[in-house]
Order: sequence, then C-alpha cells, then structure tokens
Amino acid sequence: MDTITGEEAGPDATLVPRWNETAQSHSQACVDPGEGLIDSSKLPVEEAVLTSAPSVPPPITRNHPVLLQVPLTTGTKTRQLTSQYKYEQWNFNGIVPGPFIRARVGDVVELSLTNRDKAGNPHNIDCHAFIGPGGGSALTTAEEGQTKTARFRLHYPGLYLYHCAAAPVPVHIANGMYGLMYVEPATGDLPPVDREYYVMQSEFYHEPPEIEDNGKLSSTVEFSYPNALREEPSVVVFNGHEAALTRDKPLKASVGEKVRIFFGNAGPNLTSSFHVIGSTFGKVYRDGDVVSPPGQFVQTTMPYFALKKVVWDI
Ligand SMILES: [Cu+2]
Repeated sequence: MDTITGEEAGPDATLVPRWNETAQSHSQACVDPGEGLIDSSKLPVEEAVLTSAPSVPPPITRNHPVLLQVPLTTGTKTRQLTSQYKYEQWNFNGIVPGPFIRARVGDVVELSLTNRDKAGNPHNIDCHAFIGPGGGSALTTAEEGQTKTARFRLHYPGLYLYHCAAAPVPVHIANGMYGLMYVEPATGDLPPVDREYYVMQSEFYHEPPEIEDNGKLSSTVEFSYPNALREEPSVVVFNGHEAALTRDKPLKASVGEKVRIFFGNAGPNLTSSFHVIGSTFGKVYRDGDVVSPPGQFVQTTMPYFALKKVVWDI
C-alpha cells in the first residue's frame, strides 16, 4: 500500500493565514490563537471511538486536548436501498452515513484516509470543522490504494458535516460519502441526557432498472446524473436506506427519558423539515451552534438547504 504521511502531504493543516510564517518553520506544530505554539506530537494519543448511525460515541470525560486518531477508509458496497432496488453506495468505513466522530475543542485530529475503492475514483475529506484549503481535501485526496494522513486542530465547537470533495463533488455526496463530527466545547459539553442518537437525511438519484438478458427488470439500479442535475431524487432517506429508522435500527427510549438527536442533512440538494410526530423538541441548537442559547419548545425547524445540521433535545 502506498502511504503518504502528513509531512509529505504538506505542512500542518491547522494553519490560518496570520500564523503561516511561524508554522512553516514548525511543520509538526500546531498554532492556537489563545495558547501560542503547541506541539501536536507531544499531545497524548487517543484513538477516536467511531460509531455507525444511529449510535453516537459516549461524551468525552477528559479535560485536556489529545491527538485524536481517526482512521477512515473509502469503498463501495451494493446494498438494498429501497424495498425494490439495490444500489452501489460509496462509503466511509463501509457505512452510509459515515461514522460519527466525537472530539473536543483543542484536540488535534490525525485523520488517515485510505482509499480502497476498486473503481479507481480518488476520494478525500472536506470536514467543515477543519480550517484550511478545502476543509482538508487539499491534503487528504487519496488515489486507489493510497493512504493520506494529515493533522487538523479543532478551534471551534459545534456539529459539523464532513463529506468527500473529490470531483465531481455532488456525485460523491449523492452516492453516500458524508458523516457528522461533533466538537464538544472545551468549557463543558451540553447537559447530559439519557440517550443520544445520530440521524442523517440524504437523497439518492437513480435510473430506472435495466432489462436483463432473461427479460426481467434488474433489481439493481445505477446513479442518474441527469436526475441529480434536475434535483429530482428517486428516494429521500434517513440513515442511508429505506426503513433504517423504522425497521432496522429504530430510535428507542423509555417514557420520561431525555433524548438528544444529532441531525444532519447531507442533501446534496433538498431541504429538511425534521420533526417528531406527537411531541415537541424541548431545545433546538440551530445550525449545530451549541454555544448560543437554544430555541425552546420548537415543533419543527428547517435546515433550509443541504449540508445543514442541528442538535435536538426532546
Ligand atoms: Cu469520494
């Protein structure tokens, strides 16, 4: 396997322009506007807990930053998208949506992206929590068989979307390459709740099934570029496929328990009007902003375009 380290890929990816001069002479260092120069290689190393939807990693109990290792692998998998059709999804770590990543302000994420897509497509990570060219995509673009590793310091708290930003970007997103990262505030996380869940809305665009040699309609459908350009999805789903929440992994809670939902809309095109039938959200942290006071007793909020996210407490 061809492995490219962060040093080869470029200088530390946490650079912001005004710190450029200092950081260029310290390629393994991170710069923090409040704390001066921090050597990320001296931070304690921790492997991130990565979960598949609807599970969320447990809250972080430490009160110090770490070098948080996040290994991601790209690939493809044909799965049952709807009750009718199978579809080849492009994924991170074999799942759509990709794993939920939980971190803390001040952590340095050491992201390793290994491309195991046998179709030969390049892939990368554009994480909205990262500051730098392409949200990290400039450093993490991996060709088939490559691993790219880069470090990113987390400056701001909130709920962030990550996605593949290899060209054509909407195609990589429409095929399933997205997930959520939650960056806890360094000053203390949201109030504890009984259960936390991860829900991602997205849409898929496919052609009609083709007729096979035996004269029957194929049970597998393929991506439709024309439908995607017209923004006419074939199906809109929560957590990657039909019935993910109603049949496969429903969100369970007992009467009286407090539930938090980390909600993302990966799109790539449609809006969302997520709400719970028969209840009201006690608090809504709009746009993934967990620092400002939340809205209270909200029935429906509208991440009105794609790539939005909210945190809900029911
Ligand atoms: Cu990709």
